[in-house]
Amino acid sequence: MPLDRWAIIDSTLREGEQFANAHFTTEQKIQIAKALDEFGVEYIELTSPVASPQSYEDCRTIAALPLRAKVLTHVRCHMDDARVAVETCVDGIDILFGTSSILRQFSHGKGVEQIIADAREVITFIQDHGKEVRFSSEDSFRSTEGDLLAVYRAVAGMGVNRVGIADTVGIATPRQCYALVKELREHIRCDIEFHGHNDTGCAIANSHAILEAGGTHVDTSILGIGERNGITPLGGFIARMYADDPDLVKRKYDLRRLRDLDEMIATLVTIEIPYNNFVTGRYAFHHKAGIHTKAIYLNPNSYEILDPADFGMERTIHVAHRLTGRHAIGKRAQDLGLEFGEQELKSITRHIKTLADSGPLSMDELDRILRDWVVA
Ligand code: HCA
Ligand code: CU
Repeated sequence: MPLDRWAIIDSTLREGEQFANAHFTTEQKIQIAKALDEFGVEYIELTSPVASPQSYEDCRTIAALPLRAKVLTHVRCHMDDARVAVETCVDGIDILFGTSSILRQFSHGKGVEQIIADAREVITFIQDHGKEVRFSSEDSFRSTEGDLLAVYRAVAGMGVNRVGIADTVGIATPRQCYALVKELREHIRCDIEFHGHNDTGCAIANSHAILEAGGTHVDTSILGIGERNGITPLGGFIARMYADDPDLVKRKYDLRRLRDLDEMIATLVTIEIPYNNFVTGRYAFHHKAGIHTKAIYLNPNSYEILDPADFGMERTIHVAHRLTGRHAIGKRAQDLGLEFGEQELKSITRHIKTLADSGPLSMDELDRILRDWVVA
């Protein structure tokens, strides 16, 4: 089935604020919102306006910006919160309720009937104010399926725009995500959103599985920042979707801005972009082994499913090491304007491998060896 009807709800300005080092000023929030909008995300989710006085002001400020993206805020399923949220003039409100037995026992103590009754009041209120509304159940994967279905069916019947599945603790597997959405699709027709934490590294795969099963919206944050080790990272999710359908993803988003987004957030929350980060990590397009580099020179597609140029990134090919091959050395020689015969190239490569066995070589050293070989 082609995956062509899906949208991103970026939560850097909500979930991302829950990241250890995040403390965004109003100006920084505006900068982030504009950058996400230019990249092309369909929705931007903001911290609850009841969180603090400044959060309230910032919600109003960002809701008033001339953005293409719709602006959402995120509140508890509670009338007090909903009243404040509609005042901020956002386009839509994401409401959240805990349906898991753990949350019902240790957090709010309410039964399913009560959850549905509370939801009805809040949803109707938000709809009466002409806003989009999403109902999500916190810790969905530790809720009993019967309870979850009963709540989702009820809120879908109330005409919510989306129901949200939240893997709050990062426990779900792709197979579970797929099965849950397939089951939901038997009962409800509204859009289905997924919010997945990354505690076991499944957030991107889970997001993808949700879409494969008929889900429509995925929550992301730049570099994945959020509670604990965060949620589905925007760049990694983009990479996943690009691998399925590059043209679609290129049409939807301005991929060359991804690097700036990642760098902006890394600076604002004082972290380094991880070396192995999707797309923008220092070594995301680095090739080393001789067999790989030979094929990459002939056709980059042989070891690259993402074209670095589409993301404004550059491939790097590492030739000065013991895993190198004569094609890589030959290519380097060619770049330096040097010509070697087949046999000569084999001898040079053998020499370089032996040298590299006693420690890493720099590119300068490699170039010097190649030049000296001509003279010798
Ligand atoms: C939390 C809330 C949330 C909400 C997700 C959602 C989660 O911080 O506990 O509204 O879909 O992970 O459950 O971020
Ligand atoms: Cu979360």
